Amino acid sequence: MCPFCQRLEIVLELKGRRADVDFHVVDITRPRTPELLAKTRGTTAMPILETTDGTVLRESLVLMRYLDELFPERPVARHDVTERAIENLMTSLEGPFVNAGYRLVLNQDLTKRQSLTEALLAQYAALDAYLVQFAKGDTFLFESFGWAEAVFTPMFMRFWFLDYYEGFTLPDTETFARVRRFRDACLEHPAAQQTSREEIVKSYYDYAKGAGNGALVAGRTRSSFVFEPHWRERPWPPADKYGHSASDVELGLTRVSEVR
Ligand SMILES: N[C@@H](CCC(=O)N[C@@H](CS)C(=O)NCC(=O)O)C(=O)O
Repeated sequence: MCPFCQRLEIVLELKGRRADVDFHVVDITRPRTPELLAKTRGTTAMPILETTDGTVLRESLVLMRYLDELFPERPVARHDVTERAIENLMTSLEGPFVNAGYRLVLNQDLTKRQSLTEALLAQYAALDAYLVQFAKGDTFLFESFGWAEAVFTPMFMRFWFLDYYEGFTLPDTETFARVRRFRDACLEHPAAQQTSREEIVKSYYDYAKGAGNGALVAGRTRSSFVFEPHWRERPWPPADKYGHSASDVELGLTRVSEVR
């Protein structure tokens, strides 16, 4: 579910190495176990990666590079130094892009909705301009799905929560034509199908209500990120984030029989 972890899954998938790394899922709605905190020395953000010699590493972009170099056959990063600089420069746009999208989903103030939407559109426009200037391929940055695509695809997927809860769409204009082509091809790529729109929309309901990272929304007893009940068994949440606050029962997080 975590977009930063999905980056690593995509890199491994592209390399045909997904089975060579053990993934341990962490429930972010519960306190981390003492064993995990001992490994991370108290930090809680995921992903972390423990190497075979016990070194504990973190930060998704660092871990992507580590895995790409650990399994050097079928490299994901470009070999040519200029091309690698071009993909690194595009990667440097991910921070502001991610922040703009998360600020919008977390926003609870209707008067700020428009300016936050415009700020996100400015980020999409920057990506568009970047692709127009540097892309060698007609769809992806280079001829095929690679490093930059593995960085951005999990975020394009998370932003399904903006379509659903904010009615956000990319305007059908020339300003966004190139980034739209890039995004749509990224979303469809077979190496990036670890999650779905339904899982994201249901799991991130609490972000739409202003509570990030497994925190509880006021009046609720369970986070939308809980593992049980499974997201497939839960109804689609109400899309009206500004007008309505759904209860645990309405979200299918607590069965009525458990409330009694
Ligand atoms: N810059 C970090 C961001 C990692 C991050 O924010 N992870 C989130 C999950 S999407 C997390 O673990 N949040 C829970 C926490 O920080 O305790 C990276 O790229 O790896």
